[in-house]
Formats: sequence, C-alpha cells, structure tokens
Amino acid sequence: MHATLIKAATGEALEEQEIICLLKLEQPEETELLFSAARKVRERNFGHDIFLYGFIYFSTYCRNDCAFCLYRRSNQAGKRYRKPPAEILETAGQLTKSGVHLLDLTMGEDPYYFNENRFDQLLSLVEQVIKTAGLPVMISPGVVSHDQLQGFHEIGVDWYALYQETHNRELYCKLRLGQDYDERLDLKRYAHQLGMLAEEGLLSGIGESNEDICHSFAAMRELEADQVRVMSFIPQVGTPLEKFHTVSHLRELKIIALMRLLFPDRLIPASLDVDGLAGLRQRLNAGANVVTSIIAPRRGFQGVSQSTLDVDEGGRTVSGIMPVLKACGLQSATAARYRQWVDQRKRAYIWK
Ligand code: SAM
Ligand code: MD0
Ligand code: SF4
Repeated sequence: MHATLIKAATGEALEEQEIICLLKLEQPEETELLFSAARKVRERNFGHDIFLYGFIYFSTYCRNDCAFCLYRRSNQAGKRYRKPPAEILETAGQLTKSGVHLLDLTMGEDPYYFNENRFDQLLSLVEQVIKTAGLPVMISPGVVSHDQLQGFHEIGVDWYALYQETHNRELYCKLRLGQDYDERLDLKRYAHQLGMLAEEGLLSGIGESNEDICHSFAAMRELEADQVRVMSFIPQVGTPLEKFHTVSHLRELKIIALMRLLFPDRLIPASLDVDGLAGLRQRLNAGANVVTSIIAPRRGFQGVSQSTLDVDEGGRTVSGIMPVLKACGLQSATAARYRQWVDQRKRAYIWK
C-alpha cells in the first residue's frame, strides 16, 4: 500500500487493482495514510485555500422520478416550493455578503420553467443573480436542450453541474429511471464545447462495486471534469430506496481521497449535504478543497439529501464552518483567487 501511495502522490497513474486495494482499506492507520497523501497533494496544488459555495435550491418541483431522490415526482413526502425571484435575489445577496465564492443555483426539472415560453424567465432570473452578486455562478437545472445551455453560457454562467451518479449503465437505469444515459453525459461535453466548466458526480453506497468506481474515475478523466464529487447515498422517506441498506460513509471519504490523488488540480467538494457540519472535518481531511451546500438559514431553502440538517441552526453558513477550517489548518480563499482559478480553467477550453 505504501508503494501505491508514493506512486500516486508523485503523479504516476494507478492500475485498477491498486485503486481497488485502496478502496478496500478499513483500518484507521491505513486509511489515515491514504488521507494524509491526499492532503499533501491538495497542499501542493492549492496551498491552504478552500473555496466556498453558496447553495440556492430555488425550486423543488421535478418532472423526473429518480429512485434515490426525496423530490422525485411521485413522492408526496418531499416539500415543494418555487421561490419568487425577489427572494432568490435577496438570498444571493446575503450569501455573497457572508463570504462565499460561488453561487450554485439548483432546481428540480421544474415543469414550470421547462415550459418553453417560461425558460426566458429562468434566464433573466439567473442573469439578475449574476449581475447583483458579481460572483461566479453554477447552474444545476438537470437536463436542458443545447440551445438552453447556450443561453446560460451567453448570460455569463460559468459552471454546469450534472451528475451521472454512476457510469455503470445498468445501475444508472435503476437510479435515474427513464432518463437517457448518453444524453446526460453528452451535455457535459457540450458545456465544455461552449467554454463552460463542468462538474461530474457520483453516489456512493448505492449498490456500486469497486470496479464501478474505477470505471467512473476513467469516465471523469475522459470528460476532463473540472470539479468531481462523490456523496454518500442518504435513503429518503417515501422513495423506493427508503429501506435500502447503505454502507459506512468511510467509503465516500476514501473516494474523495482517491479523487484527489487521481485529479490533483481539480476541485473536489466536501458537501455539508451528507453529514452536515459534523461531517465537514473528515471530508476536508480526506483532501476535499471546496465546501458546498452552504445555505442561508431561516429562509425556507432546503438541501437535497439532508434537506433540513443544520440549516436553520446556522451550521451550514460561512461563520458556522470557519472554526472547522481553522482546526484543519485551512483558510477561506479570496474571491479573486477563486475567480482566477475559474478563468484560467476556462481558457483551456477556449483554445481547444
Ligand atoms: N434536478 C437536478 C439534477 O438532478 O441534476 C439538480 C439537482 S442535483 C444537484 C441533485 C443531486 O443530489 C443528484 O444528482 C444526486 O447526486 C444528489 N442526491 C439526490 N438525492 C440524494 C440522496 N438521497 N442521497 C445523496 N445524494 C443525493
Ligand atoms: C451540494 N446540495 O453541494 C448540493 C447539491 C448541486 N450542484 C449540489 C448536491 O451538496
Ligand atoms: Fe429531479 Fe434531480 Fe431529484 Fe432526479 S435528482 S428527482 S432530476 S431533483
């Protein structure tokens, strides 16, 4: 294992068998070696800087029926809301003032906005957020048409987030019911063609094998995803996977560390949406360099997999997470540093 970690830390490619060995580590002394190698690689590429993402889940209506999601169309238990533009803008301002570096505008595939005549309303809303906040923006709207994605690009959206969850087609079909695998993957390639950055993401503990994870790493490499994430599956009330026997979240931590070793200069989130504030430290210690799912408290905005955990208590705010960053020997980057990272990465696509 030592030899594999040294190999990885010096930037040498790992064989599938070596990745699988690392995924199988269970002993704390061993996993700690993996995490500390990942931290070294993060420090070499990003120093002590951590980027912070504000999360605005502005509509929880969705036309899809993903097996894992609280907000799937058929689930009566998911709380539905569609926030009015004024409230979204106000929240964007509040998050910006609090010190986040990016705003992630997320929605279910809300039929209201997906109605062709209303897509312009969505574009103008996002444009207003960009203008008022003056921060880089990510959109997570689900599957849109090429023209619609181009529309987002033209108004100045920097990032397109769209997670495959798995690159095992059979498992994908059981998770994203009735949704085309290739269409979803191709849209991320199209984002790059437009000159936007793309985020790819995985679920862990949802029945995937270690080989599936290796295959996902290869797919992420091929896609040249700019940000790569993994989140432990959290079973949701009222869904077909409500009683699913999931696994320890240690698996997510090992995948984060492996992502850091395999994609040293990319962004890797530590999401507050899995284990809340209590789970932040271990994710940063595994090599993540972005804190995501920072949510404005007491405004009725929700998370995705932990829809309410720590939100109103203020645990998912910039001031709430600062002590954890500090305890890990890390600091919040400057907004200029984040903008610079985004611009430099985007230049790579313009010249392709
Ligand atoms: N509706 C859009 C879509 O699905 O692309 C945007 C929402 S997207 C940010 C929701 C993501 O949260 C999913 O792609 C999945 O990775 C994650 N997620 C949803 N439900 C989850 C759960 N129960 N446990 C863990 N992650 C979950
Ligand atoms: C997060 N709850 O960062 C958010 C969400 C969507 N782009 C991100 C899954 O954890
Ligand atoms: Fe809809 Fe996204 Fe949830 Fe799937 S994951 S049901 S597309 S909100």
